[in-house]
Amino acid sequence: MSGYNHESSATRKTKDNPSSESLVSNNRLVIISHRLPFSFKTENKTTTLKSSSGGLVTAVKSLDLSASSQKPVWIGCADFTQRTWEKYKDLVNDDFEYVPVFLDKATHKRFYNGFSNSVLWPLFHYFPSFVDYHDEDFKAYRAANATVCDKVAEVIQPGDLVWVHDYHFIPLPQLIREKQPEATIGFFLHIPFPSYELLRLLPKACRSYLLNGLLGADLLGFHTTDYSLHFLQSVQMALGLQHTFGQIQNGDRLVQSGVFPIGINYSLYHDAYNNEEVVKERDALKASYKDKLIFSVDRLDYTKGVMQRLDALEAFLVQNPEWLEQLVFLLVVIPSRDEIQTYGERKQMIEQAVGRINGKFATLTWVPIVYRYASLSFDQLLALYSVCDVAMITPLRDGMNLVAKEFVASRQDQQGVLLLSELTGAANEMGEALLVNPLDEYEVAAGLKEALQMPSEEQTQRMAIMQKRIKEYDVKRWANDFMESLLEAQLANEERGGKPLEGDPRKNLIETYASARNRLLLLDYDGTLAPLVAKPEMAAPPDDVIKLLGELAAVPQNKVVVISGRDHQTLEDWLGSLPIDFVAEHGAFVKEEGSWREPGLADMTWKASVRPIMEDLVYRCDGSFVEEKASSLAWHYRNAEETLGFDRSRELINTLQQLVPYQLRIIDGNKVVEVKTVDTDKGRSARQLVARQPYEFVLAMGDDRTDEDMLSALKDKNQYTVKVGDGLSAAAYRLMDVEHVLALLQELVDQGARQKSR
Ligand code: GDG
Repeated sequence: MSGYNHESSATRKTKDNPSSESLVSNNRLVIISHRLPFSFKTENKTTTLKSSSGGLVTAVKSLDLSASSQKPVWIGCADFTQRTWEKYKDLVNDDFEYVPVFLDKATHKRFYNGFSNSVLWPLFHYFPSFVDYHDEDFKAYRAANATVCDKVAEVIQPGDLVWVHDYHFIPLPQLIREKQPEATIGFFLHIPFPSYELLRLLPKACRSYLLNGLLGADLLGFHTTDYSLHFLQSVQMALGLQHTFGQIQNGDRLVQSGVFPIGINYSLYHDAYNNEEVVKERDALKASYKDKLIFSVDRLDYTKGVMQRLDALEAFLVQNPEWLEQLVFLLVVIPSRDEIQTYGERKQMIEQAVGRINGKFATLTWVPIVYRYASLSFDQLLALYSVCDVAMITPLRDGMNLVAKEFVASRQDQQGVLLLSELTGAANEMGEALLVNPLDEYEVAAGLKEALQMPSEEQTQRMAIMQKRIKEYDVKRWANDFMESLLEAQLANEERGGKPLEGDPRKNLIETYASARNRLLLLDYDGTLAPLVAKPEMAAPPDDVIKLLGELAAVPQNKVVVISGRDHQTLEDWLGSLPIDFVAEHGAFVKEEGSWREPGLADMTWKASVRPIMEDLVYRCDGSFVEEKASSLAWHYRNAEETLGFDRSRELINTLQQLVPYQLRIIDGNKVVEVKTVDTDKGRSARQLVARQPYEFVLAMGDDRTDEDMLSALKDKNQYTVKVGDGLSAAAYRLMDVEHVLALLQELVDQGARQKSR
């Protein structure tokens, strides 16, 4: 379900046929999460193993790894001592090989309670005022990640699939990549990724470190489209890297961002309905409460909105006194992170509010709220899920929220109403719930009333649709989808274009050129025929380039086209005397057989709106300037102070993205932001030129993003595509720089001369 998977990698997958099952089984899986899925418990001098059973454990254990010849590995921070591990590790005996990382206590505290849970957790959940940032904590976070990375480096082997989990390990993908450049790395974020406006509150170096950390992965997974878009926008705003359908080009690698809403083990919760223990617990609850039951269960956390939920209940009881003595709210709060101050305070606040509301509404025989601060057994939890009339799940933010899904799955009777916060990831998939804004106590109170009064048939209808959906996309699908997309992303990286144009490929190109009866040469100008310079007008071609192009064009079988983003007048001034054709301004102007034309020049009235925005930036960013071409406007900042230029360019892109209608294309280029009409690009022009006649040899060369439109459009045999310089490309071949381009063209001219003299 990865929303942005780019088409070509998906196609490649079916073509080369590496089904996920076979690859997951051929490759060893290496999971990295903060905690290992077990702990040791010592009671009465006896130590036993306690397995944990969170969503991640279920997900990983449900992957089909049966055919693998090697045990999957799970790496995580130990919450036991090295001594305990050595003594009791034999108790841990399952399908995994576990590798604990022992961090010293002080580092772990600053890493976990400090940066992870007092900076990233509140910020990513939109609680900036709860952020408690300390440089030492950030340092410990980096140190902890480095220590975990050392352990990973000791363990991983070529071919492993590494899957890193959650906000504790945001830097890890890049740290691993530095040690193992060819590793296949996936990362999944279980919490929201916030809008850039939140992320930018972090110190600059810190946020760049985090984003660059993530960009070490081949695949990044988020629960929702919003989170993925927030991440992509942050990368563009903070690092200046653009994406295409969620795919980012990071140096010589591709990073894919995708959407994978985590599911649950549906049958575990559904089938538990008739478990003996669950039935017993449920019957006991039914016997104790004759009133309507509202239920909620959350970890103690300010993100869960327990205080606001209590406010809403109070508002409801005030507004609807007829419901007094007719309902009970079972409020279960699970102890969590209570050593962090904000959490401890929260507990007190909740308890005071419960006491106050109970005091306000209770009678001698009834209290509205039954509060419990403790964990529940699985059977108790399932009994509560399946007995309540309303599950009131109203976090202020939640990456997904599994409780909502588990409640729905547990209702074999298809009764009960889900009252769900619209600020959870789960709300995206559960439109049939009653969705409310958890901050608006009156809206929640109204939702509660509607839930309590909902007719049984309507409850069934809503439940049935939600059940079908979460049964289909369960945790197994989630994990398999992620792995499949990881393999696609890895493949896309393996196939990233551009073998050096030397040896046999070069010989082959020259031979095909020599034997072809008609040839087309599509040559970009800046960065391909002439080096990039500070001012565009300084890139005039030297005499030897003019001579070379002249010689190439003089060969009767050759058609030479300079295909450039430059304005047509400059190209005409510099090269217009040669017998060559031009595609100027990305295709807006064309010169053929000696005359210029504008193929379908679009409406340019938009310039009047965009020009002042760019001019305002020129005023606020010294050294920058606006270049006007017939079909585009470009704001150049290569001569501005670097940081200021970059910051202003982000501002411009942000503004343009909000304002510009989509018939226009915004190009985040190399120290330039350009806006142009979308009906022209080099790819379209190249395709038209190639289609004119059946050329027996086509050579297309270019160096930047806009050339990629052209290079990716030419895939046939005898069509040679060459990327000039570094960076990812769709081209089949690569030349280092302008000098090498000119040398190749000279070789072609010489080849022609040799043929003639034969
Ligand atoms: C992250 C994200 C995202 C809770 N209390 C008891 C108990 N639980 C179980 C529930 C559920 C899980 O814990 C909590 O689910 P959450 O969805 O709240 O997940 P978290 O692990 O807190 O956190 C979250 C999730 O990752 C998955 O990506 O949904 O948004 O914050 O499974 O059943 N289980 C038992 N007794 C309890 O008292 N037995």
